[in-house]
Amino acid sequence: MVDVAEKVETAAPAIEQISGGHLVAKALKNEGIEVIFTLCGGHIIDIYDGCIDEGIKIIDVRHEQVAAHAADGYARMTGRPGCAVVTAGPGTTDAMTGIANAFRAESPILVIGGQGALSQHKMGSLQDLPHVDMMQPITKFAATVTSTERVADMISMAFRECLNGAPGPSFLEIPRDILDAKVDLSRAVIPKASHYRASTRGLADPAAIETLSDLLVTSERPCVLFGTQVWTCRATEAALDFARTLNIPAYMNGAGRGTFAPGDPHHFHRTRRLAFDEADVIVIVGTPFDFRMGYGKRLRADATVVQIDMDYRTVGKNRDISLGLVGDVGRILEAVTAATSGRLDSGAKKRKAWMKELRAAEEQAYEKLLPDLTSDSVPISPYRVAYELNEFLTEDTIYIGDGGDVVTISALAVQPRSPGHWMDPGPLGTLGIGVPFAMAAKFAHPDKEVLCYFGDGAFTLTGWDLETCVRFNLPFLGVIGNNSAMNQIRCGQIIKYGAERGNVGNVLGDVPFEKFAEMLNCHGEAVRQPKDIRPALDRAREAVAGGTSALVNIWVDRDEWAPGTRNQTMYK
Ligand SMILES: Cc1ncc(C[n+]2csc(CCOP(=O)(O)OP(=O)(O)O)c2C)c(N)n1
Ligand SMILES: [Mg+2]
Repeated sequence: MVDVAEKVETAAPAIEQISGGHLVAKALKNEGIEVIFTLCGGHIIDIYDGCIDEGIKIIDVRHEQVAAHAADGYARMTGRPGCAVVTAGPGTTDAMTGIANAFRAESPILVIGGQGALSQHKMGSLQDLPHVDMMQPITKFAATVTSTERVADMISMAFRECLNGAPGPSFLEIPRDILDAKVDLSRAVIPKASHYRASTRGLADPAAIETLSDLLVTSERPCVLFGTQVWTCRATEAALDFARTLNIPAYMNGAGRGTFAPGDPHHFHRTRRLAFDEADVIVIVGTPFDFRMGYGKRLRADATVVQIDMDYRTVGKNRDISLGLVGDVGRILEAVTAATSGRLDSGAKKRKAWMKELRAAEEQAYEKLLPDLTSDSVPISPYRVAYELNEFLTEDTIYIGDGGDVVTISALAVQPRSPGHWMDPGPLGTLGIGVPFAMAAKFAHPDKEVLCYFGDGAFTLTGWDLETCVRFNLPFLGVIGNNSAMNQIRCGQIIKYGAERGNVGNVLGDVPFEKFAEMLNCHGEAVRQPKDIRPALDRAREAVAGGTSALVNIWVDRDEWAPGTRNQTMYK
């Protein structure tokens, strides 16, 4: 007879096992991921089970495009990578638009897609598609995980790629048998939190820093453009210090908007063309020479052009430059400011006249625009809506633009009051980012007000996820500039084909969006008179503060367009 104590001693020690889905959750937790945006599917449920154990929140949306955009929005708002988990086949293809948007916008997201079992590879399993091949051109890294032991290891690899240099998306597909299988915990490769990647925030060539500071101290009419990477690098302080110390007029685009508060002596907005025409030194920080910059062709021909960017591939692309610096834009700006501060004369004083000239032109441009912005016409002018929205913003309002022409017009007037409080899709120009960005912004910053201005066309692409915002208590204030049309496109068609053929394929129905809001237990109202805009916005603000999302449906004039739309500059 063997007694009980003896039995315990001789039994083999229990071997702890772990499944692929739980390894996913462990790896996400190691990277500091606190939430996944997802739409379920049988291929991916083990990841949810792992997330429950790791305390990772699961926000389940109604379209995978929303999941990917929300991950993108979360990354922009927090400075940490966002994560979306989608099922195989159509779940993954639905997410592609969001991944592509993050790719063009340099936003670090990890998208995990399900896949049929490896044991059924190419046999025609349910929802099987060549995801990795499809993702390759729109990600920094796309791969299949082929062993359960290496699930967490591959995730650390994907994050390393997301966050190297200019950030961007990674995609991993995990076949169902790999995800569901259990392996001995001791055999699983689980890189330790904060021990599997290094900072790649480089400081550029020290010689180039010296050259730039030489250029700036002798310049009489410099200007600087702060683009999205100023926010990506959280370089607000460095940018402010650079422009103020050297006395350089600053323009902003993309997520760089809000770096300087409106009213700051170095904040310029309406005179960029003049500055680019007349400056002797033009410093472009963290934004590519793409269509938004006329591919770099609209800069004074004999100006000294300096480009600072996180991505070597962006520097010198589309036009020759005088000097390029690659690295973390904040650290580079800090170094340049420091390099000039030891000098007897930083040149700041001699630029007073230049600053004054631009300021006068800035005020003149605003005066010219003011009658449009304050128009009392009915139907309401989209310019008036833009003006009212700008007046309505507070320091704590995160402003999101999702639409065509009404949003383009809003950019003429709306100036975010704080850094990181402006969100637009970025250079992919994707309609439908609004609701997912609002969802993510509210999740990341529950104490802030989130306001999204939609075109009626854009809202309907992802608008059903207002319900997700309700379900997860993420209230935001939506304003719809409703012209019952895809008006930005309609404009170009009318110019090209005349009124009769121009109103084809772009005219929508008159949708009472306020009723859609009410159906989802949100606050909804319609506005038809200019004087009613502000009171409606105030009531919506109150509803949102009380925890209820709101939609203000403003009927706007369909025959009013932004100057850039009339001139079709986005295609030039
Ligand atoms: C996903 C996607 N589809 C199509 C387009 C092309 N597009 C650009 S602006 C626009 C019209 C948008 O209409 P709406 O949101 O109502 O704004 P409006 O121009 O009417 O003010 C379209 C269809 C796009 N940018 N993104
Ligand atoms: Mg419209």
